Amino acid sequence: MRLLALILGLALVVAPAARAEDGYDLWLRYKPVEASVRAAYAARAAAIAPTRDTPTMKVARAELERGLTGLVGKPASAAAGSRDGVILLKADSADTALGDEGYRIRTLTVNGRTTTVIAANRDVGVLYGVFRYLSLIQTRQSVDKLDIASAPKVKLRMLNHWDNLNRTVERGYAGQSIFDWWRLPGHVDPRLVDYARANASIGINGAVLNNVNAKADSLTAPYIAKAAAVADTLRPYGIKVYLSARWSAPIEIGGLKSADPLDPAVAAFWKAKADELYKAIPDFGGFLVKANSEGQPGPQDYGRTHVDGANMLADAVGPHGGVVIWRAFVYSHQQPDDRAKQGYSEFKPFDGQFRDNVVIQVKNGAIDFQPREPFHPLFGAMPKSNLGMEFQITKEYLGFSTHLVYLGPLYEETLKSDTMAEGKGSTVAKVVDGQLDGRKLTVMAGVANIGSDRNWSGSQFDQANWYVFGRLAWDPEASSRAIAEDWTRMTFGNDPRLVKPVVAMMMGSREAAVDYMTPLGLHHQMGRDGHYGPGPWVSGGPRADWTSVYYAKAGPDGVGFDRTPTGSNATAQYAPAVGACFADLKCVDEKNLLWFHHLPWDYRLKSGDTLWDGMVRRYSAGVAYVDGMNRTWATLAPYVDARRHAEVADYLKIQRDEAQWWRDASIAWFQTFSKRPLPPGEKPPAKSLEYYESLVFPFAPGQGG
Ligand code: BDP
Repeated sequence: MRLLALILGLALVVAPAARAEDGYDLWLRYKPVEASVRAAYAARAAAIAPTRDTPTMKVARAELERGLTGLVGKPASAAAGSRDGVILLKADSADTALGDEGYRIRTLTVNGRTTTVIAANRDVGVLYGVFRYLSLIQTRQSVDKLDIASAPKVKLRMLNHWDNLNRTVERGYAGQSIFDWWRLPGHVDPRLVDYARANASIGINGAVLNNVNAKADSLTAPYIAKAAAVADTLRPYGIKVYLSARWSAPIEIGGLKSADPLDPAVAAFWKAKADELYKAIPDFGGFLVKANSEGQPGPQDYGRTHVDGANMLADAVGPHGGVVIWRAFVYSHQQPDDRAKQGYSEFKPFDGQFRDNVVIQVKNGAIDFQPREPFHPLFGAMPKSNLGMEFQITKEYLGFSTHLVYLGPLYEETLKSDTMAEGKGSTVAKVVDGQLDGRKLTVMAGVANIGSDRNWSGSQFDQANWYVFGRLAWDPEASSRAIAEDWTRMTFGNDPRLVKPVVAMMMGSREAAVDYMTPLGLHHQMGRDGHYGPGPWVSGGPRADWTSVYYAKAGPDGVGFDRTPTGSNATAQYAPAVGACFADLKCVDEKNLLWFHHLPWDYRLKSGDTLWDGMVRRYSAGVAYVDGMNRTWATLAPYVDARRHAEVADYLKIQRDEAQWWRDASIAWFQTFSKRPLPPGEKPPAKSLEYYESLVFPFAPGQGG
């Protein structure tokens, strides 16, 4: 008996160490630091002073203890001042510079003892400070003489989950939804606590739990109770819950005949619904709405406007402190104009008419989360409205979860773009964080890439996209390279032989994907519906602007979408200087060339190549980059645990094959128009165009509904 107990006991001790790393711990791995630096860190973190007992302070303290225990050894629970190396958590600092969520970390002498004070005005700031403090150790920075202050520049930093009530995830490539609606509220998966920890560690403070293509069911009493259970779990971590609202809910679950926003019965329905929601979830964040877009119902069905709709909902949640986030991703079925122009055309005229608690949420570009898009012309164009950013973290158009594509440079490129709306330096970042027009209610949203996979995001490297999104939402002017480095250190380790090449790989990976998928400003060339793989030949079907041929406009005369004044004139939606540059071949950056211009195959690029030759070379350069990532990663085996190394290596091979497929299929297709030979040294496509066109993927992930 005793022997058995001993064996079992031993197994318990041994088992955790034996568990292979699978990515579940994300960037919060808290592995022991090297013996050579352990004592120095441990000396600063010998004990944690007692804390106030709010739920958030409890989790802050627990996280600190957990992190330190893993990194440098368990701290003692000392009374404040009883020993050297105390960490003091303080949530009542009356420090106006920090706002509601900021923190300050300082090394001070308190009662003659060296003390690290993590201070904030509110307990959630302390939690953020704790994560920052732990990250300093995780990235091997000194914690000896700290004086750090940080406060978020954007108010609502949120994930938009496109999760359905049946646990499928629209455009999700990481398994099922982490929200198990069926078992909620009776059972709350403890995984949601780890989800909350990860979000809090990067400052995310809101989550929309259900798909923008919403079902009215999520607003019924049973589902409100389920959402309330999720909200209770996330609350200590400073995360508020929001729901996507289906416009026609008054008809579907309210027994009304109409969803007309000016009908008093409809307004009463939403008011009562808001009251019901706030009763169950007192800090409910508000509604996210996709209306009159891609067939979703909306106020225009009743001859009303976005303003009528958004303001009516805003009045329902306003008394409770809630917000309405109204999406600008709209394009109507009837509208024959360039799809890129429709968001601006529909919203710009309403500037200044939305309620103070309405935010217009605008995708980064005017089409749809493409590998590269110029910034959306609405940024800078609505100074009298709250304008939020919507990025896509899940890689719908960027190779799903098997392509290594770090999205930091994509986000940074958009945020750094100069709208020139109020002179030079009017960057998108300054619109989004409210600086430009002194706006307070600011939003940065990311369409989540999180699912039930052990590694959360479908791949190890896609975790970096969740991470960088959160960090940039906190500070839209931060550097995506610095963030990649932090992530790499925390996720894989601090050995420079690992960090340098991994960061380099990541930083070039998005440009490589642009090259092998849609070089030189091409866009929307992927397969129909599932958006998997190349489909430049996609044509026909219900609407032209769901086809590839609409966007590339390839013909014997050339390729590209003319959005200059001779074409759709979308360039006129930008500030004059910006629009004029986009429309001018001498000024436009070649990365956006075919986004704005239709050009002959023999057009001369800056390199001296013809457009055709240059295009082919770009496709090949993308493939070559992926080859390089495969080679680099193979050399990193000594520095990465076996299981994660193998998983990444497998995915890189998939990416290699698919990059080649993209190149070959695209070249085969466009060559039927260019009718020109490949430039010297370029290999012809491996298979015939007919072969590529014949491929179909009815089971590609992310399409469940
Ligand atoms: C598109 C997606 C579609 C979404 C839509 C949206 O393909 O699944 O519903 O965006 O943002 O990119 O509403």
